[in-house]
Amino acid sequence: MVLVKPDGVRRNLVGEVISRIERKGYSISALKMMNADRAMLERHYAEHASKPFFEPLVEFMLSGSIVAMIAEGNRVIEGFRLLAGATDPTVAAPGTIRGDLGCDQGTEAVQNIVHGSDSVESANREIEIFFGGSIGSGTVERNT
Ligand code: D4T
Repeated sequence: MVLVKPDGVRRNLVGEVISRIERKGYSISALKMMNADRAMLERHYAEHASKPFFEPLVEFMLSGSIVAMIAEGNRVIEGFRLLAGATDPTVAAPGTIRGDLGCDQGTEAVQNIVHGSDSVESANREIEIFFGGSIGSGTVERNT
């Protein structure tokens, strides 16, 4: 499960992120623009609940629309995390999404354009949070 975070959406990088995923050879099998709510984000970032950056991180993720997508392909979790680059965009390698397109904004929460699940278990948990039962339901939501 991949998220384009609010900084990526604000900067019109949704297409760039999708393009890099597809050019690598992975397929997008679900895609949704949405505004996350606090409950979803607290579940998503539960492992970081005790960290000092947790609240700023949740606030950042609430600051605008996000795009959630499911990317598929052999070893896609490993592959996407390499495409994304290191968490800190300052040191993320050039050639990666965060290394090419991100830099330190001086904010409490790191703004690093994308999130990618780090395991199959995390991906399944996150798909449930961000898509629930809505995959393939045919509903259309417009975010303004
Ligand atoms: P995600 O989960 O967004 O793909 O990021 P990573 O896997 O690369 O990094 P992570 O789980 O360690 O962190 C989750 C999320 O928290 C933000 N963050 C992280 C932050 O604001 N300050 C910090 O010091 C750290 C470590 C960025 C990503």
